[in-house]
Amino acid sequence: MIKDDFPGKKSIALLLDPDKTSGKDLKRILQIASGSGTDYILVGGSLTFSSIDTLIESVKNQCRIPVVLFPGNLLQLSLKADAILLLSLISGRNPELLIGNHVIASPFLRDAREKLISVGYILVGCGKKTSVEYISQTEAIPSDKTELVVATAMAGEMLGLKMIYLEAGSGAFHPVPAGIITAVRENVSVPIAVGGGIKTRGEIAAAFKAGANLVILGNGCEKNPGLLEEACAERDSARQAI
Ligand code: 1GP
Repeated sequence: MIKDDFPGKKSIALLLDPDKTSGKDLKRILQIASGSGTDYILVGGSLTFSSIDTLIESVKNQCRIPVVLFPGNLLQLSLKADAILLLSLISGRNPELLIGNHVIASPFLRDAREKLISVGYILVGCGKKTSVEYISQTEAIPSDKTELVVATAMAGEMLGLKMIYLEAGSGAFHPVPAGIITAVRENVSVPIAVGGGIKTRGEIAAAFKAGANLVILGNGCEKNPGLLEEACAERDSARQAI
């Protein structure tokens, strides 16, 4: 059960958006992911036109990397994934994303309880308004308000959430600053995932060094699939450094 050790050690996840990945492109990126030792495939997006189920099935047919559902909304719920991130958008004050959707989803998810990983999802404003802010109708925490991010993460951990996800938003101008990751790492003990706007090997190294357990890559790998190999090399160095 991947939930038991997700993400137990420094790990890399490739985020696939069903609208952007299919056919030959999917085959190619999955070959690179398998070859480089990518730990997880995340599937999801703020708004998707294509089927999540179809993408999960294609990924599972083509590789053995565990698939983790990263649902952007209730329409993206699927029981086909190996694990499901049960996200609470704790940086926002939209009640539907704090509890409302969870109530609606709970009968559907009841039989998948062993796959659920409860996550405190925190949006950090990194340069421009992102789709996730618009769709969620919430405001990101400004990136110069480290203390607000830390207090939010602490509250999430105290509420029993099992992971904190620091999100700059897909295609963010810059990733979540290393100083924020470090400050959160010093104040919570649950694993920290970091994603959004990560495009270079240096940014991946900086996120691991600052205390990220899981680094999530999306657009950066679509544009430059070689980034995945560099990311896994950085992950290996980060594991050795521990
Ligand atoms: C996952 O939203 C991110 O947390 C993915 O962002 O597409 O910018 O890598 P990118």
